[in-house]
Amino acid sequence: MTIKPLIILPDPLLRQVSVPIETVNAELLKLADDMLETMYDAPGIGLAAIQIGVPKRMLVIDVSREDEEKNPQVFINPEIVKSSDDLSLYEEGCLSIPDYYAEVERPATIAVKYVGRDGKEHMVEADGLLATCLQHEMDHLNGVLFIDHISRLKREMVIKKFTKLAKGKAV
Ligand code: GNR
Ligand code: NI
Repeated sequence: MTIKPLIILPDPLLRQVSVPIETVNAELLKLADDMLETMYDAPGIGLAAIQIGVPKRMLVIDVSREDEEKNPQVFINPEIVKSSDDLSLYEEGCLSIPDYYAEVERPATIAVKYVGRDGKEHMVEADGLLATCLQHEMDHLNGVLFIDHISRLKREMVIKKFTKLAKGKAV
């Protein structure tokens, strides 16, 4: 397994729409393992393949608490098939936007259809942190970032700050 460098805002790769995965083979599972290792190292609770520069529709998640056993989960070609009308508010962060946090409102409960690392189709109903994290990661597959769900003023300030940082300027 390998820890890969993270793609950081304003890298245009983060705006790319990732492509569906045709086959679950050894190469793809190696990518999943690299994603998990990169996520645990960061540390984070989720990671989309595009965050290490690979525009494929795969994400990994582990929302287990520190006092629990690790629970690495791999979602290939995930699709939301049902969302609740009731929303939940959560303070989100993103490994591609380091040290910036903001509250985002999303459906509280979702049903997600996906292909697992076994190559078979699965369905999961998620709520709480898993629902929030799944929606955050699935946004990445469509080139959407959590800052797209906050006010335009805040978003533009964040993008400006990270653009300056990328140019090596102090902020
Ligand atoms: O590590 C992460 N924490 C987090 C917290 C609240 C809502 C979403 C997340 S996902 C984030 C890792 C990440 O950037 N995934 O794309
Ligand atoms: Ni993210």
